[in-house]
Amino acid sequence: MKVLVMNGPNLNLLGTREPEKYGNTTLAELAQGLVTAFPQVEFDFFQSNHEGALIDRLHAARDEGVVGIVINAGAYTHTSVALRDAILGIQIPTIEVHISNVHAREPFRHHSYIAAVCVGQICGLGIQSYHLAVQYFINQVA
Ligand code: CA2
Repeated sequence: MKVLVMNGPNLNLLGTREPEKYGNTTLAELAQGLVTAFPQVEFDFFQSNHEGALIDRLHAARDEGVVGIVINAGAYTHTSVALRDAILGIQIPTIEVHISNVHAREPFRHHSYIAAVCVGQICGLGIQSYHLAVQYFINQVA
């Protein structure tokens, strides 16, 4: 089964700054942790700081047999109607994840434009948020 893991703006900095908010794990280590934890999954990882590039990657997933998408859209979560439209348009089950608990942070992080078009939202569990999202897709396929 193919799962696409997408990360949005600034998440390439993971593990290098603000460890109190986002932990010490780098994005590469996060990806390796998923590959190790779920050997039965064929992963594709994508990170971009550009909204349009994220949308293009979502569109491309339609022709790739992807069964599920795990997306941390970063700050675009709170701003992007275009990302929401793309997730709705591709008709691939998508889970929104966040490392931090966005609901315990500034009010502008409490609203997600993508939550309503996702299967669900997992936040505040550090990088475990990603693992739990992948486990959900495995359970769905089994
Ligand atoms: O908690 C999350 O996963 C967020 O998606 C992270 C975003 C933030 O805008 C969302 O509200 C919640 C920010 C990502 C910034 O990542 C950095 C990582 C390390 C150092 C600096 C930024």
